[in-house]
Amino acid sequence: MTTIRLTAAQAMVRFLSAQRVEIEGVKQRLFEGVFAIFGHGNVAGLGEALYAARESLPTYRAHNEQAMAHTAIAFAKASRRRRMMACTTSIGPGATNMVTAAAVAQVNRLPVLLIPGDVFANRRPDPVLQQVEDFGDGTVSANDCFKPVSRYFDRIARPEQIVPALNRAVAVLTDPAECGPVTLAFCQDVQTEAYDYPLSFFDERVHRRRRIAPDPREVEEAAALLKQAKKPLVICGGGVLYSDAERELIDFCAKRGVPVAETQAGKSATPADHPLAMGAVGVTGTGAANALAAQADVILGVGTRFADFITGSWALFKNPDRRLIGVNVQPFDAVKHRALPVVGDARTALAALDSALGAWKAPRSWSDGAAKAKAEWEATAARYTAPTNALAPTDAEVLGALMRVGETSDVVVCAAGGLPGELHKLWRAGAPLGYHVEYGYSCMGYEIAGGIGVKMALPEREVVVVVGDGSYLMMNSEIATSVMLARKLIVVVLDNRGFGCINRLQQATGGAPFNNLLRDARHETLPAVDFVAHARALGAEAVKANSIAELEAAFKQARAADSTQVIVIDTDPIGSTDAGGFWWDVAVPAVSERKEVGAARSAYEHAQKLQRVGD
Ligand SMILES: Cc1ncc(C[n+]2csc(CCOP(=O)(O)OP(=O)(O)O)c2C)c(N)n1
Ligand SMILES: [Mg+2]
Repeated sequence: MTTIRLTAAQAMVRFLSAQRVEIEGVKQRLFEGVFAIFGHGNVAGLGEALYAARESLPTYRAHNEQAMAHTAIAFAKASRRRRMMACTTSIGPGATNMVTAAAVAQVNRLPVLLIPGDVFANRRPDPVLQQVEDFGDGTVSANDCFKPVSRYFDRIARPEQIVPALNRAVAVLTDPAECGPVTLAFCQDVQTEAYDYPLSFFDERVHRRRRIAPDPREVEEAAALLKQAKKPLVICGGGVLYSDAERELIDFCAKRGVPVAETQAGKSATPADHPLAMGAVGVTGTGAANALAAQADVILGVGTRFADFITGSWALFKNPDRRLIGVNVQPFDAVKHRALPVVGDARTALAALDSALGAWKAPRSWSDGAAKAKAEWEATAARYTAPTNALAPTDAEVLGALMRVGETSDVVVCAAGGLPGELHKLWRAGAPLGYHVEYGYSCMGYEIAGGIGVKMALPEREVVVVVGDGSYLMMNSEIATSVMLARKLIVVVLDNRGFGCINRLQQATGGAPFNNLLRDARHETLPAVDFVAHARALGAEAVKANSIAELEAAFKQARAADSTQVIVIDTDPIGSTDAGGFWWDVAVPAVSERKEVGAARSAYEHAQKLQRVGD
């Protein structure tokens, strides 16, 4: 066996550089690069190795570990999970800063390789700076926080351990069913230790998408169920995009006359102007999709996790005889709520279902009714997005302006606040991947950092980040990174002076307006944050738009610019799109001094009766 003597860090970097992916016949690096924020836990070991490899595996610097991991995660999502990035941090706070992002990747089933530094394996300097000390367990380190939010976790305490660990890591990252974050906690002394690695470990390895074919019996059963359906509805999840199956899905629906609705992760997979594309479904769904979901007798979920926002906390699908089919590459998702599983890749499973269905079509009246409902919803949506002269426009009016001036190749990016709901209902994505809303973890702070990752994956497309004032204030530092890396973003900040959507939710559950909008929070003076000046200070060009007309003009100008642009607009914290939508299970107190809470609790208890417990 030929070997080469390298430090464990050098060997890890060399292995990562050797991974390739083949996409449509073209070989590319599997890992676009490594985001790194150094500290004593990784600067000497991994830092030295990354420097030496900087031409074959670029290192990028960010300002916040959580943010840089968001960027990496967004890159993977916008790459349909086929390409990815790694992130390395120091030990302690650098590492735990990244835990929230690990959860984003875990919930959204997105690949990212996290390499936090870890305490000394040899224990000699214990406790090293930033070491968490457990009185009863010497093996505990801060990185144990990653365990519940990693699909695979390992601690590298000997240099040769990276051989099986990296092999397993890449297997998880590239497997469509297991896909999620991998954490390799890398003890800082071990990073620097030498070992004679087998040269073959660094051979170029080409990864290809694994398309898992479904079991023929599962396909037969699902087809038999569909053939009896009078009111079928497809729910298109993110798995459709990760499988490159959007063409097959809409062809399947068109051929069979089956209406299709989208989840947050699946949105943009179906063409917004197709008569059978009902748009969003669930809590933030369109009136058209939700009306069909209430009546449907067979719900065919394709690549969806059936999260509460989609199922209306399992109260949306009201037909007493309705059955669920779960087409999913991950069995965990395929059997949710006792669905009939079809475990397999979305594209392959749709093709198999199609051939098993023969000439079956949904009844004409159902398909025609769907198309009519869609047209009616479009008229409703147009009313919400139309411009007004209101001093503080609604989020919907802002989105209307961005759609009027936008182009079909635009990618809108968002994650938390009132905007994801408005976007899900109202945004018309021009092309697949044109809608990038992280709503699995709905993590405030993902927006701007995520936008950079989208731009890295789709450099030819205009990336439009829409973000509330609350999320902007929580994490904005990566505006400076976008400027530094020349990854242009157009960031539209909707300033409604606080946590608008939670304020609305608070009142919907009977609560008094309290601690959400700035004016309702304890204060000596009301903050008047100058977002324009702030964004400029980070290196962006920034303007304030004082009306919808000014917003349209500013957006046009921003599109013509080469560098990151920030547009700030004051918005109304109260108004939202009340049409469409569905109930969401948010628990209401059973005892309260407020009569509004009592009333909300009664309504809540009534609504709970409509929830279906696994039938
Ligand atoms: C990191 C994180 N903390 C808290 C929440 C809960 N939360 C969801 S939306 C929201 C307020 C968002 O405020 P803003 O960005 O201004 O949007 P708005 O609600 O005003 O539209 C909060 C606190 C969250 N989703 N993520
Ligand atoms: Mg706000």
